[in-house]
Amino acid sequence: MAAEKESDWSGFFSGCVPPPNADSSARAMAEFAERHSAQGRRVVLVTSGGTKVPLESRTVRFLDNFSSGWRGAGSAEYFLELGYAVVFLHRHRSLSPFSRRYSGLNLLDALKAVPVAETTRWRVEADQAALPGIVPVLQRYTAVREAGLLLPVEFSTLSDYLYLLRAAAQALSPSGPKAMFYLAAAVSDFFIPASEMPEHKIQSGASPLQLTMQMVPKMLAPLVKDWAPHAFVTSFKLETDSSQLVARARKALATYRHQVVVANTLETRRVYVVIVTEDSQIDLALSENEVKQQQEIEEKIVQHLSECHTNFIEKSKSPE
Ligand code: PAZ
Repeated sequence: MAAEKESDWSGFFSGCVPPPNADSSARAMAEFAERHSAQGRRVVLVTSGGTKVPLESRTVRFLDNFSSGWRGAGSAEYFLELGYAVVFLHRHRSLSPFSRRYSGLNLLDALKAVPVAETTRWRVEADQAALPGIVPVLQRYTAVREAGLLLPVEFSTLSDYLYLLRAAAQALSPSGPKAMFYLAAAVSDFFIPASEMPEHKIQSGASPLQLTMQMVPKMLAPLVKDWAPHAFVTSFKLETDSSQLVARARKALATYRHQVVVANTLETRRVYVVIVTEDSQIDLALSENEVKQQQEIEEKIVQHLSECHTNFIEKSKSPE
């Protein structure tokens, strides 16, 4: 069974083209994790956003999903607040830490060009009222950037994501139990292998389009078993039927034997999640008051998981 799983994912990688940033990102992630581990810092990989699944090799059309990257981007900020160094593996054009709050704005509406007196130069002024909370956000962002605590790495397609996830796991693995994986990206379960994909744009004809897609091998299996076997791994499970939520989270834990599943439903994901471990189940929710005060469920999730991570690190020090 284990050998079968391994051939699933190694077969997947041999059938696809590495993303253009594969080598440079692998080097950057390894250097980042090594530097921060050497300084005694915990390192977390946050994955974020949806994946694009091409239907043609010269891709005109693709399948996508709803994920905005809000959870991943917000969580990255809270991990930084708690002293983690963060590798932020995110979908191209999904939300980013700090700037996520302003993603719906037209930046040009918040800026004004003002002539500098007695010169031919101009300076740019920002209208703070159009950018709520911008000063503290900018201060935190600048401090994080100057300390080199955040490494953004971009993916676009499903296969790019899987390549970079494997490279990230290999980069963080030497950090042992101090490494955390926080897998919040919404990754497609289905794909068309390169060998079965039409090269050119699918033509419209008289008959409806029929697609046959293969199952994507579950990368959680090699991640937990081979790529980063001593790390603390949290996966996410999204369902639309809340009656199945916890049972499916438990099934994932039993199958992959990692540490935590954060279970959420599509409609309530901004205010309610269930944190499921082998021997516990904890509800985290925002009260109406907390929602009014614009508190975020990601803060509670990250706080809770960092405590679980502390216990995990302590336990890994003591002999069985
Ligand atoms: O990106 P977002 O904030 O819109 O949504 C977050 C989420 C629902 C994608 C995430 O919480 C999650 O559940 N990810 C795993 C999805 C899955 O079951 O594959």
